[in-house]
Amino acid sequence: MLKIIIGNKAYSSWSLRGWLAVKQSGLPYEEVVLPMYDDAWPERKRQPDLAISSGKVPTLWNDDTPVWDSIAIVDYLNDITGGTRFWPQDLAARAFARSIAAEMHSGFVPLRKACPMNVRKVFPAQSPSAAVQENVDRITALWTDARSRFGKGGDFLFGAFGAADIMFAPVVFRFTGYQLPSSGAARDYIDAMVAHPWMRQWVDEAQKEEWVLDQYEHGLCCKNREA
Ligand SMILES: N[C@@H](CCC(=O)N[C@@H](CS)C(=O)NCC(=O)O)C(=O)O
Repeated sequence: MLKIIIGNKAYSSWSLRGWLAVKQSGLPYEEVVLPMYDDAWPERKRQPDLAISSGKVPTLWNDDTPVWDSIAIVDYLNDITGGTRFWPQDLAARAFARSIAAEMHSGFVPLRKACPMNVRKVFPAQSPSAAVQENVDRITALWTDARSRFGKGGDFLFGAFGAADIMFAPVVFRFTGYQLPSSGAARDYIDAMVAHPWMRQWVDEAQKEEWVLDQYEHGLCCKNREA
């Protein structure tokens, strides 16, 4: 039986990826949501179910097998479900999907730092810094390219919802939460993502959380801030 350990749905962008991956697996799962950074957090991170990942969420357990880091969770669930649910089957599409997922996983630091995910809020639109705008331009170009080359079979990056969408899901919430500029195919993709039932479920459940973390509540995405 799978057990996915995640942080606050309001704020934990990496957790959203792990949770969507579990949903995409179609397997039964138990979910444990932990309030990050409260007084008990340092001790909780040292417990055996989280110590393996040095206290990071998401962490997945499949009975006695631990898997951590969102992209490893995607690939593990892909492996145990027969390799058909996460990545496109066509090799060129698959290479593109893996490339943009990896680029997302290791990149876009200015955007991630300037615009922490908060799915409960829409902040006033502001002019992004040059570094954030560069990330926005690159991301929207990747989405547009994936949609036009490989997305014909559906509304998501490679048609059907899959691993690349999972990896970009928190970025989609940054576009909506910070009203970042987008148009055309990128805008349509954002609309499809926020309408996806699992994305809506995540937001609904985030709205019911009572935990508030000040550092996610102020909308930093402004040209006057360091990105
Ligand atoms: N690269 C990891 C990042 C995991 C990560 O940094 N998670 C954050 C929450 S979004 C965390 O666990 N923070 C708690 C801490 O570091 O104490 C992944 O993809 O899962």
